[in-house]
Amino acid sequence: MTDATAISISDLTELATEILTRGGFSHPQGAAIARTIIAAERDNCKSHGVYRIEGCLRTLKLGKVVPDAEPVLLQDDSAVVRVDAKSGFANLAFELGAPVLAEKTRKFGVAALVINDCTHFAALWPEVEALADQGLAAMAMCPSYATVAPSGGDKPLLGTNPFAFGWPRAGDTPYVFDFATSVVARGEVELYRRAGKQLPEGWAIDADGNPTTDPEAALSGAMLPFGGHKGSAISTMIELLAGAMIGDFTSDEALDFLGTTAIAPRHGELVLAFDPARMSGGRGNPIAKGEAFLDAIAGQGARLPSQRRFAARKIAMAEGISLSAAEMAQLHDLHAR
Ligand code: NDP
Ligand code: PYC
Repeated sequence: MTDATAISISDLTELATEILTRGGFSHPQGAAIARTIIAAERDNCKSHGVYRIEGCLRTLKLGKVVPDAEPVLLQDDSAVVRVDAKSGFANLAFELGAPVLAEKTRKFGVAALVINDCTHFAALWPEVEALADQGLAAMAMCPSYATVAPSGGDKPLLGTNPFAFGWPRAGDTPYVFDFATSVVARGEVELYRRAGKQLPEGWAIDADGNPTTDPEAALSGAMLPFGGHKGSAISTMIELLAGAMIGDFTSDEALDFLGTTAIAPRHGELVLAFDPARMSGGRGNPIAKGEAFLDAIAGQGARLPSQRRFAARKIAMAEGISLSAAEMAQLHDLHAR
């Protein structure tokens, strides 16, 4: 007997939406959160998949998110579009701002979407992928809450600060990467804790600043940036651009505001988009040149980021999303509450 159940993408999205709306989210908020979570589960990105539903509901119960927030679009004739998420989750705010960002990017060649006052739990690849699918290159970044020690330090100050990039490809799925600027996402450490497994070395330090492989000690100590001082500097850039510059929380302020890392963090987000045709100024075909470059990478036998994800998506679209008995039981439990 197998432990896994296959469930279609649409059925799982509906189930997640129902859980979230029964839990108190408005339908637009719940459905946008569900779309993002189920896209992650579909692509086998477990650290931001169905286990996050419980965290969204916990954030609501603690009164740290507005469950029926109606994000507001603010724009002028500049290349910056702003969405005030009104203290709701970021997903619906992004869906509101993305079409205007794409329009402004085509007009100016480069444009920015600023999202303020949002609660954020999600992977960023859905956002850059949505823009790359429209022929635009894009970068997305946001702070988190202070859980990562800067390189050379020993106390949490930076967030796990994700950074994502998307590049449109000719007749193929886009080139997309999306990762935490810590060695791994905090969600990954949480999955190790739940599975009772030790962490690989080099991921974290304990509360006294000593290296640890114990997930509990890592969660109460500090995670480490990837690549030492390099990851630490990129993470700092994200605090500056997507925190200080856009008038929103840095990760230490987000933690002060929440008082806990047990719920989704509140902060802002910055998405930049570029129109390759306009940026090239007629100096060749950037997409064709990109294709040649990406082919050269793949030609060495290296895999491109997101290939694993797109392969998982293909299987999920054909066979449904495979969930363990424990995951299904948790969903049914949340649905019954
Ligand atoms: P990983 O360290 O697993 O890195 C993920 C990225 O690297 C993916 O694009 C992945 O592609 C690619 N990749 C992994 N292995 C390879 C390889 N061998 N060759 C080429 N590419 C590879 O992820 P993280 O733990 O750092 O982050 C996971 C998620 O957590 C991200 O989606 C991020 O947005 C999210 N996150 C969100 C936060 C928030 O505040 N909202 C905070 C921190 C993280 P593929 O998917 O195909 O494997
Ligand atoms: O996995 O690091 C993480 C994370 C923080 C906030 C949302 N995801």
